[in-house]
Amino acid sequence: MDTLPSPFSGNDAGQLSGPRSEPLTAGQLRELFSLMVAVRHLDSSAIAWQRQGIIPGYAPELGQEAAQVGSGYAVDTTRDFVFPTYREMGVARAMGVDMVAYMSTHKATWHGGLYDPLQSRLAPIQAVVGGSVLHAVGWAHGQTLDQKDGVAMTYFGDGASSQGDIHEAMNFAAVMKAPVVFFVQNNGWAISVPTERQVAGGSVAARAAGYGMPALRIDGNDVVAVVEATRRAFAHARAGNGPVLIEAMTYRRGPHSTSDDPGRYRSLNEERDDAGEDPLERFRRRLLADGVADEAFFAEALAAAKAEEEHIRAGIQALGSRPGSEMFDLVFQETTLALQAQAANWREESEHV
Ligand SMILES: Cc1ncc(C[n+]2csc(CCOP(=O)(O)OP(=O)(O)O)c2C)c(N)n1
Ligand SMILES: [Mg+2]
Repeated sequence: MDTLPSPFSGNDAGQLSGPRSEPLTAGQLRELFSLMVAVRHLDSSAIAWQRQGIIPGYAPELGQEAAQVGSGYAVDTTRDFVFPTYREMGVARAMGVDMVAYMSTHKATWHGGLYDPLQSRLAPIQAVVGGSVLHAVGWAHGQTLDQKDGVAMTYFGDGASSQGDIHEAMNFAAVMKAPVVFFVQNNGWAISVPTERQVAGGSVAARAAGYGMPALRIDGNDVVAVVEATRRAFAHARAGNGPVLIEAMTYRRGPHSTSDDPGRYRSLNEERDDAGEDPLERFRRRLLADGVADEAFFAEALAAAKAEEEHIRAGIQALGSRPGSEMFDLVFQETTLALQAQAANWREESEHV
């Protein structure tokens, strides 16, 4: 196989059909910045909520705001469908999902959280590594069978790319020409395992060639590049040309989750050297240099992010807990004897009835 000519290019990018999309307007650039600030603020607050016992756990996305907001921003929520992992809060926010309902997922008191996947076009968050990819391909093939023009976008990580499911999904999608955008966030880590010990050959994008699918390897810390690449990929898939893979190169600046301690597998010096430039700070400087936004705008964006976080926290705290018996209600459409027995045991042990 040919080596990729530069770190940020595609193996077959020339095969992507369609013209490049319109450049983003100044208003859209400011909107992207506001979204990234809101996500950054909510993300760091969610870690504090976990420490305060408001939510039991959370998977932060510090450093991945450009990849998430940029890709989520490119989704057409009137017809597309997104299949996230456990780390896509920024995608949800950019898609306009109700964030009290979304963050309630991390409170873990009700099946998959309170947002409506059909209405928001965002599937429930998926903790099974690689699981969302299979669902996306199935949904996308359904669009072909129904002669509809929706595109599925599925997220997965560098670590997930070594799961068999991913390869079966990519092969199936390419054979069936399913309209799927495989959006990989290569954030350098699969919990404690660095990409170089996980991804043979060093590039997830390079694998697409084996399935005859175009791939774009992009700077995932450049929000504008992410929007443009995702729009191109959507246009290609929507036009009936089959799936596209995007590998967005980024860096997980924080822990894997609120129960992880990165100090056990990487040093602060390594973090600083490998993380590169902060995507938010980088975008801020670009907007300033281009005269698209000024300090007053940045201050407003931060104030709005803080107000939004307070609203979401209050909403989460107001939810209270749910009756534990509900955990048996939605497992199957028709209950089974085994499940009834488990529910009876649970009632006896937990509620003493
Ligand atoms: C099928 C499966 N295997 C293992 C795990 C445990 N696990 C959770 S996250 C993770 C690493 C995933 O890394 P990556 O795909 O790079 O995504 P990231 O967490 O970096 O966003 C693993 C192994 C799991 N949840 N599901
Ligand atoms: Mg990873």
